[in-house]
Amino acid sequence: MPLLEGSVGVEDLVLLEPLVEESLLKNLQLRYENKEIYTYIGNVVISVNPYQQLPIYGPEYIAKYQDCTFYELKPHIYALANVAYQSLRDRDQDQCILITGESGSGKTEASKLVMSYVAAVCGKGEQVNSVKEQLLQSNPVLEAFGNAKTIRNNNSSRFGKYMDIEFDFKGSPLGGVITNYLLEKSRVVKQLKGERNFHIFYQLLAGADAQLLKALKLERDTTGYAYLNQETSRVDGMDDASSFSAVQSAMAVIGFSEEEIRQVLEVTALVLKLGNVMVADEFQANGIPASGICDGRGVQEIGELVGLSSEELKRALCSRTMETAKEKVVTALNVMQAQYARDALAKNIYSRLFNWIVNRINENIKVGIGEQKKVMGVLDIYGFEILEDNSFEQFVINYCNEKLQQVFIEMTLKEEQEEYKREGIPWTKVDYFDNGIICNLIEHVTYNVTSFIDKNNDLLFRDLSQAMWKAQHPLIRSLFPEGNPKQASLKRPPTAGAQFKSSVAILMKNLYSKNPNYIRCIKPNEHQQRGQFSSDLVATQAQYLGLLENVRVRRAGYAYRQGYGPFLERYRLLSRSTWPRWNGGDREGAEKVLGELSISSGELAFGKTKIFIRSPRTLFYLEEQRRLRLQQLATLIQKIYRGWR
Ligand code: AOV
Ligand code: MG
Repeated sequence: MPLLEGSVGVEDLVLLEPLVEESLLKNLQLRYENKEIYTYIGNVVISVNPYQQLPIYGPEYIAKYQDCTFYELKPHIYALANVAYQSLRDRDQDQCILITGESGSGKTEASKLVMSYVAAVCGKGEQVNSVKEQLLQSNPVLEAFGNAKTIRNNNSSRFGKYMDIEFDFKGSPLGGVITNYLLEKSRVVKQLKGERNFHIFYQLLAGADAQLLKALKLERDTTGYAYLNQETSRVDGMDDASSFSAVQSAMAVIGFSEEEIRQVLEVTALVLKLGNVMVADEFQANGIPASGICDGRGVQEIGELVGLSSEELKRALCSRTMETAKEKVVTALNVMQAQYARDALAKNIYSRLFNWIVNRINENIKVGIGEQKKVMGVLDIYGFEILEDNSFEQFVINYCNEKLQQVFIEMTLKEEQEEYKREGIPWTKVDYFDNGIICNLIEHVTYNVTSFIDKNNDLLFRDLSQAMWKAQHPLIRSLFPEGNPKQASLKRPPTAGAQFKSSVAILMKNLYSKNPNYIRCIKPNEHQQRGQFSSDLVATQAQYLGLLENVRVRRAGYAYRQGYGPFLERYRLLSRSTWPRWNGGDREGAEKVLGELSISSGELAFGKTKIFIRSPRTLFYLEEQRRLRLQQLATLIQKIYRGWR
């Protein structure tokens, strides 16, 4: 338990002296420079993105953390995952792992570390292993379709994800449920400079063999596609071709049939090809300008790909039918409107495809109803971001982050309070936390509202959904059920914003019902570079994550606490009654040890299962006593040894 100040700073910020922002940043920096990327605030793990592979993961490390209690080894996500899993299995408590931090800070990597840890330690056997494989393989599939290179992160999640992993009473995994939140679908048709479209497009073009490309009517070269940003098509260190085969085999492991995989790729190809459909002026007989389709071949190929007449498609893209009670009026769209319709269709197809994939995964990993289950939820959302031009997407992302921060504050205070109650120790109210910082951040950002209302309304002309529903392609058809004229309901669907808000509300309720475990991710620099630590950048994050307040809450009553067993194990050499042998109970032993030291009684509280120590100074004192005693013992042993020679 090397908790104390040394060459790598304190492992738990609760022990920080003095407790000010400067020392907190220094401490994180010192640790980061020593490749110690994890630091605790009590049971919260702070993780600073190393931007390099550190040799601290894998089976050997998993085995180490599996056998230890939380504070015994160096801070690690594995330690947190271990506590969460053990409380789920042994104490029957549903858990959630909440991972927060801004874009590029390491949330998605952290969520995968949690999942791989849990998969490694829970249950054995052929069937269990196949469930584990399915759960783990959902990651590469969702990342291919839902992640993209942004300026901030080469593998940025452009959707929010909450995954419940469900276990039986013995702690073996049964399956799970994935909930996804609002994909940033505007990316399908347009990307900022230096960014890419979703990975899958590049993976498909790079990885498909010649035969598949031909069947999908695609060209390998990315430069031919209007929906792909031309300056940025490759990402350093990313192998799109090999990812493509990884995605295909992951889909197979999850349980997608060959036919389904093929259909998914056909729809992906369709979206790419749609971007190349050129719309240009044509004139109606009466001289009124109307849009026409220039690229007749493209439309025809799309038609062939999904079994749709190209006339039908052209009509849907270039005109709009208005229905009134009495009659149907068909109006021609101008070029701008037709381009808008085309892009709206592409975005809709892609985001519906994404939802369909999530649903299909869920069908494969779902657990039968009626089975008794314990649940561990892992939340990995898109991180807080402020761009030069902030639109609906940023608003949604930041709203979600703010809500989570609220959950964090409320639950942290509640958890402190409850622990004191459980342990029978009086609680004094603290209200250190202040959500003002993040709220301010959100309020001061200006959001560009031009496309805001449009994106929020998210309407697709009925002509388009009806055309899609007429396609022979079973997947495309199933994505547009409202295109069925028999289902003609003209009721307006709720706006995207309203839907998102209510799904976040459901999520929050779900989180409140579980025991929370927090990973707070920090991005050390803006350049995705290893070894660089920008204090200013980290300071801002520390502020809106409320790290200092978190430490203060933790220290408000008692800074340090530990179960009697591990405490006695560490300090029993300080008392002649408990060393070298002690036959009594852990609590009595701890009382003996502490009773013989000069510690004022206000510094200590004896809970039901844990000892509480008020100030870090007292812990430093204990550690110092232990160090002296160890020295003494070493000298003694040397003496004996010399005597023997
Ligand atoms: P995010 O999920 O927080 O961003 P990621 O988890 O995708 O961030 O991390 C970004 C990149 O940082 C990864 O692709 C890795 O290259 C690197 N990285 C993160 N954590 C580690 C680690 N523990 N070890 C090594 N490299 C790491 V976003 O989804 O953009 O909000 O929207
Ligand atoms: Mg992510």
